Amino acid sequence: MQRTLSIIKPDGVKKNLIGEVISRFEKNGLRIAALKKIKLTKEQAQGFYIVHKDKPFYHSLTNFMSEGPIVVMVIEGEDAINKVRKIMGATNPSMAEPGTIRRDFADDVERNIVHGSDKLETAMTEIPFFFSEIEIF
Ligand code: DAT
Ligand code: MG
Repeated sequence: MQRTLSIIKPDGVKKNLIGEVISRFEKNGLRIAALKKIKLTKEQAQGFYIVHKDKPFYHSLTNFMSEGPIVVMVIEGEDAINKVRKIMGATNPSMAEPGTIRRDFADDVERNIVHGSDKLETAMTEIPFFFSEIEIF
């Protein structure tokens, strides 16, 4: 059993895709262990994406991530990290497999609807960024 952090980004929330994204996770045998709707400040978005601080897209990405509410979730299940990444599809929606969330709904490489932790160490820092242990079931 594994836990991962997923985010429905501001574009996903605006496009009314909260139910669609959750449904795709649940239909693939994953469980929602924690969930909340919040809005990040620019500083909080910068903190979450600190690993990308030297990338040319950091400023634009963190503006986007703080432009509107997001839904943050802890997803639980067998091989949850890889499963969520597979259901999301490649970062760039034009490279994502048909039937993935990003291929089906994303506008471009930045506004790509969902986030999912990329590996175990990342999940273990991203989950406590948003949730305390007593909020996860
Ligand atoms: P992922 O979200 O698939 O883990 P990542 O960690 O490499 O991708 O990048 C984090 C986010 O940054 C990504 O979801 C969208 C944005 N991003 C990545 N590469 C980008 C690029 N070349 N131009 C603009 N935004 C980019
Ligand atoms: Mg990533």
